[in-house]
Amino acid sequence: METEKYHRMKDLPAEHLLGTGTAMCSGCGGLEALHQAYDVMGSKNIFVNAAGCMTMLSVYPFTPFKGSWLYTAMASSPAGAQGVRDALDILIEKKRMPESEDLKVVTLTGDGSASGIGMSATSSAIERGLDFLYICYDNEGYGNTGQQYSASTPHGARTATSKGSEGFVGDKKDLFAIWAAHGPAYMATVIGAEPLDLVRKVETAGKIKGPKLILAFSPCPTGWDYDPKDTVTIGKLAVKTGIWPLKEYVDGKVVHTRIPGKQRVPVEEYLRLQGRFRHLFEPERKEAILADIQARVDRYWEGIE
Ligand SMILES: Cc1ncc(C[n+]2csc(CCOP(=O)(O)OP(=O)(O)O)c2C)c(N)n1
Ligand code: SF4
Ligand SMILES: [Mg+2]
Repeated sequence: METEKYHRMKDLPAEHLLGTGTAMCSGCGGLEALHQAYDVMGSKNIFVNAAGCMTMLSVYPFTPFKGSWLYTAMASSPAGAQGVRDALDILIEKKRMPESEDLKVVTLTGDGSASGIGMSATSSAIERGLDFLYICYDNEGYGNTGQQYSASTPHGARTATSKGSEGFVGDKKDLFAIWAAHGPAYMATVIGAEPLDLVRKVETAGKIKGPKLILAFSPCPTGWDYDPKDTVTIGKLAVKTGIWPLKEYVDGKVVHTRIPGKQRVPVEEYLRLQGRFRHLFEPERKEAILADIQARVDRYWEGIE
């Protein structure tokens, strides 16, 4: 019966596929963003997916993607994307495939791959000018293996490997800035809770050749310890507090697509909804850490607002 179900899924239009029959957590913010992006991208693409939560979308030999899907080790999805792009180019050049059937190559990884173990392969792919779209869903930890700290974990968050009274002590790596230093063709930050902004950016990326990044902030009920019904609320608060700036990088310039300005909400309102920050409020308030987190956000917006 399961097999029949997946065979039937293959006949559905792309917009009905993602999120069906998979082993993802309900309320997954990464899946929310991917679903929206996929609706825009359609099915003429090949996904090269590094190990992480989104690999759970596939139940071998089926996937909910209408097009092709390839699974790689955490470190190597940009290298896999290069191989796929080269193979497509060779097929077209040798006239074994008409150009009209060309596919877009999409790398899909979590922050653990994008900001850590896969960074070397990413840097080389951008340097070579590889024509690919890199979608990173950032749930700020190694979600698939129980939310251990990653290079993208924010200051103060509790993770499975940052259990002390102060949570994780350190800085979230600025993946956007690291990509910008490479001079890519296009980049944007997005979030599923702001779908119109997301859709416009994915559409824009679809028209540009070269290395492109869509960096999706991905509230994660399981790893961040909150009720799945709050994913959109937390996503909207991430933008309103300024924790997650929505921006794009076009022709070497960074432009913010939402500026919270005077309406910027205190970060506490975002933090207090998540169990991973509970130790900052209970048993007593950790004023210094809360002030530090707020100060980091304020510093970011200085000169922009
Ligand atoms: C070299 C290597 N180390 C560890 C693992 C085990 N592993 C599989 S998924 C994963 C977490 C990946 O984190 P991230 O890229 O952020 O994706 P997420 O799980 O959060 O979706 C880990 C550590 C692995 N597959 N390969
Ligand atoms: S652990 Fe988080 S990112 Fe992974 S599937 Fe669950 S909600 Fe999504
Ligand atoms: Mg992750």
